[in-house]
Amino acid sequence: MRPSRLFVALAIGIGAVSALLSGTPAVAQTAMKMNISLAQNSHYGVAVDTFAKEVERRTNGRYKIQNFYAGALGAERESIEGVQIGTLDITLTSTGPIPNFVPEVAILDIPFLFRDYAQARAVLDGPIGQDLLQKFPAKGIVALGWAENGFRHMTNSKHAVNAPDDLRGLKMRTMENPIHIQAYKQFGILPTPMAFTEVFTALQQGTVDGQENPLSVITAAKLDQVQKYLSLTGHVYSPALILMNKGQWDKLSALDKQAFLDSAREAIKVNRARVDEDEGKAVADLRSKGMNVVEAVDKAKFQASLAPVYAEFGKRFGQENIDRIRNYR
Ligand code: EAX
Repeated sequence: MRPSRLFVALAIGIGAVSALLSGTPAVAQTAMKMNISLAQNSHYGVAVDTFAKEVERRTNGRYKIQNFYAGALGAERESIEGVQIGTLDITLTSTGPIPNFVPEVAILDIPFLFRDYAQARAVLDGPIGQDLLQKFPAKGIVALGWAENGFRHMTNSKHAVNAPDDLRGLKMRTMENPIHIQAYKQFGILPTPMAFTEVFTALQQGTVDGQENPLSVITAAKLDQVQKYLSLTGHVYSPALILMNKGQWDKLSALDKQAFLDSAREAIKVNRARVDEDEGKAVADLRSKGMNVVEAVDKAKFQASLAPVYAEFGKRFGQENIDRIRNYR
C-alpha cells in the first residue's frame, strides 16, 4: 500500500527539523577546493577567506570553500592547469603564468603600461578588462573577476639599483611570463623563470641574485630575510584573477552563479584594500628589518631603456591597443 501524502509530508518535515537541530545542513553541501601561492596572512589570503565566507553565506550553505595557502596544492601554473582540467575547483593567481593559457591577457604584463593603482583598477573593471575575462571560458576556465597583486619592484642581494645599468648581469628570478622575460633581458638581466614557491630557497642558496614582486608579496613571503636591496622600480603592474573550473561553474544554478560573482566582488574589495594598506607601511617595515631601499627611482630611464622591446610589443599587440590602455582615464 502506497504511504499517504500526509505520511510522506510528515516524514520530510521531521527529517528537515531533525537535520536543522543536529546542525547538519538540510540540503546537500558541495565542498570546493581553492589554492593560492601565498601565506594566509597576505593580500591573497584575506581575499580567499572573504570569498569562502561569502559563498557559504550567500548560498545558504549549499557550497563550502576549503582554502589552501602557500602553494599547498601547487604553484600558480599548476593551480591554473588544475582549474582547467578540473583537479582544482578555484584559484586566486597572478597573471604571471596566464599567457600560457590565454595569450591575449599578456598585453597587461607590458612594463610601465599603467600609471597608478587607480588607473589599473579602472582598466580592469572597465570594458578592456571585462572583455579579456570573456576569453577564459573557451579554455575551460571561468574568470570570476580581476583581483590584484600590485606594482612589482626589484630586489637583489648584490648592490643597490638606482639606474637600469645597475641591473646588468644580475641573475634574477622571473615569473614564467614571456613578456617579462623579453623585457627584463633588455635591462641586461639574466632571467631565471621559476614558480614562486621555489623563490625563497633559490634566493637563500644564491641560485639567483634577485627577484621582482609587489611590496605585498615581498612582505608576506618575508623576502627581507634573503634580500638586502630593494628598488621601487614599479616596472610592471601585476594583476591577479579569481579562476574557477568551468564544469563546476556550469553546475551552479543561476542564483548560485550570482552568489559566486558577488562573493568574488567582495573578495576583490578586501584584496585591493590590503594592497593599499601594505603599500602604506611596507617600506618603513622592510627598512626596519635591514633592507636598503631606493625610493627615488628614475622610472623614465628604466622605461627608455626598454625602447627596442616596446617596438616589438607594438607589433605583437597592436600599438593602438597598448595606447588605449596607457591613455585610459
Ligand atoms: O602571485 O610568482 C610571483 O612572483 C607572483 O607575484 C606571486 O606568486 C604572487
